[in-house]
Amino acid sequence: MTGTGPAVRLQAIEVVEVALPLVRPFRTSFGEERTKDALLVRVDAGDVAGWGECVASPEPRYSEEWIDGARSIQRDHLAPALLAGGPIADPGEVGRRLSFVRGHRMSKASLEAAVLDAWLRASGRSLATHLGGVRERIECGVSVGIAPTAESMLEEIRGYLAKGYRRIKLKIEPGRDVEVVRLIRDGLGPDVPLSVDANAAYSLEDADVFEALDAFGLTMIEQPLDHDDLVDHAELQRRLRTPICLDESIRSARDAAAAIALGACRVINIKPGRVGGLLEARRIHDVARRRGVPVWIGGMLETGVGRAANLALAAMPGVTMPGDTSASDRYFAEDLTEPFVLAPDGTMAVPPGPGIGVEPIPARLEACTVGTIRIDA
Ligand code: NPQ
Ligand code: MG
Repeated sequence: MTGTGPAVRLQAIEVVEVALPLVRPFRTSFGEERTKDALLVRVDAGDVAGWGECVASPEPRYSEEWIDGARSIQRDHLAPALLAGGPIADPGEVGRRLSFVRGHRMSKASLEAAVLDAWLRASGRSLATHLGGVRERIECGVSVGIAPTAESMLEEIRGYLAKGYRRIKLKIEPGRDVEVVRLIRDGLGPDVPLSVDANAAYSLEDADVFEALDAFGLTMIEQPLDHDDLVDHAELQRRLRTPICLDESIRSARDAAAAIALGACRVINIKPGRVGGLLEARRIHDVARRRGVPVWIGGMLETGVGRAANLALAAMPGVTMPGDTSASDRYFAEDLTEPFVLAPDGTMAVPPGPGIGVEPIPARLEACTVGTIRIDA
């Protein structure tokens, strides 16, 4: 929000595809992942470089974006347009240069993140400071994938609670919802902050499922209904005491304002990739804050590059709930960057260094890279 820096003169953009094994499979209502595949964007600005992470996944299940499409649009449309426009004096310029392409928010977000990182490094300022961050440590929650039995989920959750995580989020799907949550709530007791995330797997005809979940003292129910349906979410919210949190449905600050006006949610999960960038993420934060709606920062199993940017967002004043900003070891035996570590009190440090404050460790990056493309100015 504050300060300026020297213009970024982009010489080249590299898109590096990486694959990292996950410590355990991650299953949601839309599918299962065993490795984390991602595109990392590196912008080369001569004296400085910057890194951003694209959270598109191998298949277009969580959103309509996917890795092969992201690589293609970055190479053929977005990177050339970004490189063609001359020096970038203000990172807001990235979104303007790329606005001629409709959608493709995850691809755009990673380019903007990389330019922001380079631009902030050039003036020695941190992303958290630039975004108006007000805290040095953030409270962390953890997202728990669907497992074959509630008992195995409980065992996994007890491990996370022992490490200090401050909120547990359970993935649910039709057929693995009310009874699983009942067993887990009974096992944990009433005081553990617990939420569920359906990843859009239900319709309003399943309202009885959510009315049953309403009895378990959940902190929120995340994205119960379709990704593009605000009206039905508003109808469901009227029937529930538990706050609805929207994830997939919120792609912009405009969506956030509409959802709040309709009463479609009482909480918002902010992910920079889903909304087209860190700057749009901040605008959603601002819209929600003005209307008194709490927000938290989500996660897409990011490597350290994307995780660092998420932590910077979580330092903003309106982020008042623990997010899915878990430690590196929740997902990876070895991260691409120095690992992000949870303190016993369930908090994690916001990187204080210039830009996102971390970068890939060269040998680690090389070991995880499956392909690189380069687009020159
Ligand atoms: C969510 N994340 O809040 C997402 C869903 C999600 C931490 O629960 C690859 C790409 C794997 C995207 C796994 C968490 C993913 C992914 C989960 C998105 O809905
Ligand atoms: Mg979600």
